[in-house]
Amino acid sequence: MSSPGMLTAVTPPTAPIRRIAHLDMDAFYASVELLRYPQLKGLPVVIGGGRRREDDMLARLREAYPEREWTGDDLAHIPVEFFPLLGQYAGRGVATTATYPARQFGVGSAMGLMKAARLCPQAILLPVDFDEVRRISRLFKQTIREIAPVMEDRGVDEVYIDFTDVPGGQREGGRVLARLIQKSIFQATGLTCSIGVAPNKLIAKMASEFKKPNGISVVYEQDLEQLIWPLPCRKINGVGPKADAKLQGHGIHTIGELAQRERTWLIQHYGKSYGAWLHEVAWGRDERPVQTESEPVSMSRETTFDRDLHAARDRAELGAIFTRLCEQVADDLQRKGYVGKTIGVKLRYDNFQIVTRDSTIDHFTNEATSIRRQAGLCLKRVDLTRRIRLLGVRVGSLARLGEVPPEPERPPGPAQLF
Ligand code: TTP
Ligand code: MG
Ligand code: MG
Repeated sequence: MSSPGMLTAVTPPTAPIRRIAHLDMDAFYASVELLRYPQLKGLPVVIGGGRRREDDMLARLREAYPEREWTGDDLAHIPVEFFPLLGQYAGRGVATTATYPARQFGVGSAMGLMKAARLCPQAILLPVDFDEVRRISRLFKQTIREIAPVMEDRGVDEVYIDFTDVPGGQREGGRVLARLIQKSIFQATGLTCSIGVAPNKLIAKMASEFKKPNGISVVYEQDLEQLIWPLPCRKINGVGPKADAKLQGHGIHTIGELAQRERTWLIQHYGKSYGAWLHEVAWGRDERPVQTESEPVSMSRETTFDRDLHAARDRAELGAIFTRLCEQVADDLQRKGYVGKTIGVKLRYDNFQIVTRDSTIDHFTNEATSIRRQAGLCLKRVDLTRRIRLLGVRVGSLARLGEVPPEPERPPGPAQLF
């Protein structure tokens, strides 16, 4: 029999409950630029309009003040007035992201820069530095793994983490561990992130958005009705614009409304597997494990042209772009240590219609020339009489280099003997 004193002294051991976190960096590409230009903190900054070469701002400084020698140490002291403004932009680029001050003007990811310029002409426009983005991406993930090893890489700026058995992962529903991770990432990179901790990936992914930027949200199973059901269905990772439009057509706008539909009705209208899945997610159920090794399925590169191009009239230009895309994909594959055997192309015509073609070859490759040859054959299978707005090259059916048998050497047959 326990005395009242014992109750306060000893906490009975409880089995850990499943706690899954989703972590997403705040305004990632833009935040990476602010590390280099801290004088822009707090200002509207939009990222887009191309890739950085060396340092564009240094080049501008050297041009304006050739009498002085400018180095990388000067970047943090470049006056704010010196930065290019979004209002001066003309072209077809899109915003890849924007700082939170810029978002207050309605600017966001995937918005045309011309439109963004109308909303917030005073924003500073900067290109993305992919090398730096990748470096910081590796750094923040490494920081997490050192604290919580069961981490699933979900792209450049986000991961899932299994908190269940990590010290601190159960305290305050995971908030204690989330705080430690936020602090460690800030120390390692100077950047902030937002974390949702929940019973599973599905809810964690939604929760990481609740308190952006630099926030932590803790959601328990019993919060489903209050925190999840009021959200629009589009917030479910896996409900895209098409599915959402169809749900809207059925008068289903929120996750709560989705949950009220019979499972059989959902299966009738959305198919056996998607319908059943919709029912499960509306009730907050998701058993997917956090997978530590997530292998890429494919790698691709694409580019939107400054003006629409025509296969015959712009042959040279198009050919050069095409070759460059193949070289970039080959470079990505080689750098990351992959080979692939399905090679494909993607085109968007001037009316925004997208077509893709691919073919699978009998051996794995990561060579630009063989990718170029196969992609060229795919290109022959699409309509090239129309104007093209975007071109892309993809290599799929990937395997890790070294995990596939080397290409067999063909024994010299009779034909080669003579
Ligand atoms: P997100 O995590 O979607 O956005 P974000 O980190 O910029 O902002 P948030 O604070 O809301 O998380 O995407 C991560 C990066 O991926 C983003 O900084 C830029 C890039 N990106 C694109 O290039 N194109 C896109 O359409 C989106 C959505 C993101
Ligand atoms: Mg982000
Ligand atoms: Mg993200």
